Amino acid sequence: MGCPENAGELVRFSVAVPEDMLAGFDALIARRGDARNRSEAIRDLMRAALVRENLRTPDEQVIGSLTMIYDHHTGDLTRRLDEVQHDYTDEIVSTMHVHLDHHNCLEILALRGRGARVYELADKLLGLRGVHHGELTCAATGASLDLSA
Ligand code: NI
Repeated sequence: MGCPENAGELVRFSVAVPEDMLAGFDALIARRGDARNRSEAIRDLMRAALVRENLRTPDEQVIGSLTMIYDHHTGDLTRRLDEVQHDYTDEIVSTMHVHLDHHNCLEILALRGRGARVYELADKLLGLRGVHHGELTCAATGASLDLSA
């Protein structure tokens, strides 16, 4: 264990998920119908997350949108969401908040700035307990767009 030649060795770990989430995930795997098992499907998700992470461009100017769905009744979540956002006023261009139903809110943030700051903001917001769904979609602007103004 731990030797370089064992780097690709498979490791077992257990994960706790809600029963209906697991049922839904199994149904998704079954629909894809390629006899893949649960482990392989989860490996695919982990691989995709790692690839996304590698695409991060901390030193480039990026533009992006962050979408979150959360239950505003969760603890002091709305206060914490607010507090984080007030530390990133240079990066948050605009926000839209939609009250979906009695519990859930949809919030969309338009972002621009240095990658490091934009990704850091997304990590902080999406890491808050009570944020059910969140996704950052980002594009590097490169030199083709001047966002310095
Ligand atoms: Ni709301």
